[in-house]
Amino acid sequence: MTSPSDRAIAAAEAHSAHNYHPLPVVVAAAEGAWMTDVDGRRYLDMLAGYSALNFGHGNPRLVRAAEEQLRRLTLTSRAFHHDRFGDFCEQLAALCGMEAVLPMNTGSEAVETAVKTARKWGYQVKGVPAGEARIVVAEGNFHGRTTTIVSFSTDPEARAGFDPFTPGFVTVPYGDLAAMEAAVDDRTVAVLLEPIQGEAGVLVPPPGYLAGVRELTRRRNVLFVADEIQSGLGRTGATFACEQEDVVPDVYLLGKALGGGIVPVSAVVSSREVLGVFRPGEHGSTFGGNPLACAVGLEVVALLRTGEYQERARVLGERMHAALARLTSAGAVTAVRGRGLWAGVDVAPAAVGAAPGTAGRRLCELLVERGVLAKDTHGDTVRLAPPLVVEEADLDFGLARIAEALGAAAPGGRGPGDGPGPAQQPPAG
Ligand code: IF1
Repeated sequence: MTSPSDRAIAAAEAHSAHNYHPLPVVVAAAEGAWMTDVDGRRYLDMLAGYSALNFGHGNPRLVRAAEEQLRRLTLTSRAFHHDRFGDFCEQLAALCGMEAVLPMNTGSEAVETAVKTARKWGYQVKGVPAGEARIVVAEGNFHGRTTTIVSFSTDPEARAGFDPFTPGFVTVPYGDLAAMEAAVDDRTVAVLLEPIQGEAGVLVPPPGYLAGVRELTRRRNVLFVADEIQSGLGRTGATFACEQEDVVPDVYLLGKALGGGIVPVSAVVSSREVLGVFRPGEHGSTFGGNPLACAVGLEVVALLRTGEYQERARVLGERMHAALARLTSAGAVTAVRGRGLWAGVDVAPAAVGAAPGTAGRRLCELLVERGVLAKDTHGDTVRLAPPLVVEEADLDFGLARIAEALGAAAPGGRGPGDGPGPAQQPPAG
């Protein structure tokens, strides 16, 4: 007799493309920072849908906003106006300190829209000769998986077999301002950067880098496009990661948590001058800015307006990073990076009995047995990004399980953060 989870995994194996290698967990329900599998086992979620679930699973305010809209109006296409669209664009633009919004659905669509926007702005406003626009990107970037976006990826795995690629992109080392200065020329229309590189392992750039890019792009009349799809909307302890250096880009790219973990919602947010380059019929999307997306997006903006989630990410993030630093001193972890409730943890392969380059996955497998779900990024690195609603005691539970799985308890302590003892089962729901 096969279990419900075995049956679910077998069906997925038999009937879907194998473009992922999921951990052997079949989630059936979730609330807050906790997920429950088909067999009733509970797991602390320390991935949060790659930061799409900043406000937790089943956030009551977001579910209520979605339910009310579901019953009233879900889709009109942009052939007609609808009564949530203007409010959503106005409120989101205000949150960003910008003037205008172009709503899409996925993060990749927002990035693709930004590429088209920057090129058109370059030709129409900056005066770059037709067809010569260049966009500067960083090594180690992750901006999505479309053919144009992987054209400027530096990850061979993301590119192999998908050529021919889209031209017009220049790559520079992340964090290297001199290289960026040298790369920008009269054809450059934009610099596209993650303020903190997520997939690369939660890489925080050197102090002054973002401010330097801001000064350079302003001086050279180049659009600074900040991809805040993963770093934004509270994750780093601020509304936007760019705030870490008091930088305001020309364009924000938003996604993931903008849809509250309920519907795909993304957006390009900028000035009227920049988004004014589009005329009717030049760009669009069937679902972009649909009523359900706008209803959820409006509630997300309302949640962020109080600063409560940003404060939680800041305070609990300090607790998380302090606990992870203790693991570093214990030798089980070789490096920790990040900001707020977001960390990239480089695992010592010996600490998990793994071959070099596989310690991230191995730690995640050990954590499944301990009631914690996380995801490796590359090789020996695990990304930690719990929902910002995580309770302190639950965060301590997750950090203690990580310490246990790494076979390292903090010297003299019960585990990082002096959280609950080595209970194998999570606290009662
Ligand atoms: C997968 C990675 C994270 C993003 C940034 C744009 C996008 C993403 C900074 C595109 C999406 C997702 C994609 C998802 C896993 C996840 C991911 F591992 F792929 F790289 F978070 F780091 N800009 N990131 O992080 O947004 O089109 O996906 O909505 O492809 O497996 P999307």
